[in-house]
Amino acid sequence: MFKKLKEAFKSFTNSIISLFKEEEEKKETRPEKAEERSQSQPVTEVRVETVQPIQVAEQRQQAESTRAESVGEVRIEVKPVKAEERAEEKVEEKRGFFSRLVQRVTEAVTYTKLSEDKITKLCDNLFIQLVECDVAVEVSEAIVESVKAELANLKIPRFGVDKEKIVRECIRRAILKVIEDIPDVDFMELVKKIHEERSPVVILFLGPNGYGKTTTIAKIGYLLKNAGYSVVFAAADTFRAGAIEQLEEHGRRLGIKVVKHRYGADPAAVIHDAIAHAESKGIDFVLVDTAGRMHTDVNLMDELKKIYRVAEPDLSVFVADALLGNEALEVAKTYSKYVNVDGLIITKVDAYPKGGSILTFLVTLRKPIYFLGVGQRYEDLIPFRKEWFINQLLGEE
Ligand SMILES: Nc1nc2c(ncn2[C@@H]2O[C@H](COP(=O)(O)OP(=O)(O)OP(=O)(O)O)[C@@H](O)[C@H]2O)c(=O)[nH]1
Ligand SMILES: [Mg+2]
Repeated sequence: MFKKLKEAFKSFTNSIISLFKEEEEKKETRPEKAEERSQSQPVTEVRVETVQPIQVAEQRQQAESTRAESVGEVRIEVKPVKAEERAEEKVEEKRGFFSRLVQRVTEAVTYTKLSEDKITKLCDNLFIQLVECDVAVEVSEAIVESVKAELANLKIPRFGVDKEKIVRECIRRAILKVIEDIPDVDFMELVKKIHEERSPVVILFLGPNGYGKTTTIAKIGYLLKNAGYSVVFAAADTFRAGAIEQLEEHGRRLGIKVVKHRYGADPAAVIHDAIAHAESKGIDFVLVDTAGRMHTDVNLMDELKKIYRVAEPDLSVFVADALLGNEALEVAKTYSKYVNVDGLIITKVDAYPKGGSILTFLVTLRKPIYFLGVGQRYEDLIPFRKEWFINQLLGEE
């Protein structure tokens, strides 16, 4: 899953670690060079004497021809001196050696930081890779800016730490910051709570043709049945040929009743009947399958409004096709203008190595993702958690 997006973060992490190592190597070589130079080369000294007024008077007595008569005259004497000749300065030199040693030891235990321009260069690469993985431009920008800010504050101790872990933590913090206000919702916990208050719980599934609504309804029906709830399906897609039979086949396999009308019937009427059936039989959940519709089809979108009004769903779930990336995002945005969308289920993630549209949906729509669809079997539904997702992206299972 998310193979390409994982690779993008992996290569970014590796580049950051290499950069830290490079900076550390530079630090190690710098003091040695300075030391070598001081021991091998003769020192050229510049001595500067300032002649004070009192000295001027004494010198005038000693040598009348002296030219140092004026107050504040400066004498400059330049002579080469070998380091070993400076006997009285050897103690100083030793002191210098020790202070350099202390400085080097201190440096060894201090931290390494990256310069801003190097961070920017690497982050520019990350941006390109994110966009190539279907992460929308504005979402990539937000992530990259957050990563930059975290890296700018990152100091890594040179020894005794797992650098890769520290860098990964830094990237994790950066991504989490971008999505921190989007709640993680445990779907099963949520529906359990709703069910404690009222029954039947009505869940509406929305989305264009072929996004995976009917398959996802079957998967949720399977999950709810396994959790001990009773379920009925409402075949409210009375439009597409074969839609009712498709749902009936799932119902037969799962042991779930399907409430249906004929093709062309009013979908709102089907939903009304399904809810009435659930109420009369004490059934816990009504899962409503709706016809796929493009967001640009105003008539069908108006019909969806009516369906929503009649169903009064406890939860309204937009089923998004990961493969369609930014296109599905536009659709979801428009759907939200017609009806309330509580959360998302993103399908076909198993067939989608790029992985970026998941981030795009999350950051742009700011709605919880309940599940990821990862195959065509009933079990192929993974509960979504932000932390889990970021762990996956950073290669931590
Ligand atoms: N690989 C994979 N395929 C999926 C997944 N979910 C759905 N599909 C497939 O996607 C295709 C369309 O799924 P449907 O459930 O019929 O889609 P729909 O949204 O109900 O489509 P309409 O009824 O035409 O509106 C089917 O072939 C499904 O098997 C998934 O998570 N992974
Ligand atoms: Mg369908």
